[in-house]
Amino acid sequence: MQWTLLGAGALGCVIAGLLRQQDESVALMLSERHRGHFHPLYELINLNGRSELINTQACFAEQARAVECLLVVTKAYQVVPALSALTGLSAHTPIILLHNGLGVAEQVATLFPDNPLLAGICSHGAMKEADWKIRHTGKGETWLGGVNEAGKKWAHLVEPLARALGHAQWSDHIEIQQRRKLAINAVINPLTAYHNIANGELLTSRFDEVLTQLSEEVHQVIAQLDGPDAESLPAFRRRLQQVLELTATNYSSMQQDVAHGRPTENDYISGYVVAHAGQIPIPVTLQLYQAIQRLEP
Ligand code: KPL
Repeated sequence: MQWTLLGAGALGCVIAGLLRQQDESVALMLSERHRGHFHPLYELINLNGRSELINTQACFAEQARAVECLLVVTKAYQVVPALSALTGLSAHTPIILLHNGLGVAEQVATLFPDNPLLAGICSHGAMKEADWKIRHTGKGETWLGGVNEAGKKWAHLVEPLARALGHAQWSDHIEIQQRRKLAINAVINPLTAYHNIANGELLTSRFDEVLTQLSEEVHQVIAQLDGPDAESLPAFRRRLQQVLELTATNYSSMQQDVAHGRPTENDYISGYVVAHAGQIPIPVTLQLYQAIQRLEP
């Protein structure tokens, strides 16, 4: 089976590279701006610092009919426009959504009601150093789960992914895993983007107060959605601390987006918390949400 990755950003290129290193067949579905000048090779700097040229097959929207398995690795706000162009996609092709944040799968399910739909989270670190030069900055976990009944029949996809990515597991409650990742992103991403700092800076004492407040707000909203499956506040704070330590030298995806003048996933991360807060007061989340909106192009 060939994997087709929709989205050739930093994370997409890392996933494609790791799959190719296991001899998996990989195609990159590219946007119009790459037509004519796409070079099928790109440079991947592995975790050990060694560079490798990765060879994938390039394809475009009109070749959608031939896609066997579609991994969507675009930014959250690009998912629906990018998928809408794939009018020829077969109803048998599984669609796997791996973007940050939440709120997109419902729209994809409406656009492609018959396709097996899966969602997942992937916490590998990736950074674009130049055009077609990507650095793998950190190993992470990958979790997949079915969004619709047809999607739940594709659990076997985690096997080749686990071989390539080092870890991949199936979850029967992927929405809980997604909300847990979103909770981490809703704390780290807007703070690092607003202050233009690496993740590890948040471990310094000047951020103690805002981290305490923000993590409490985000935890309350996510716990309300998770119900009896909610993690405790101390467990969430321990997880946050671990992610900050593990990714201390990394720049969050939102910091990178703001620094490069690109749109951000603010609406799908902090915006999701704002939209689901109900009666819970979230002054810090709201302030950061609005501050990032002002920084967007
Ligand atoms: O997922 C991330 C992101 O940058 O989007 C974190 C976990 C914050 C790592 O940088």
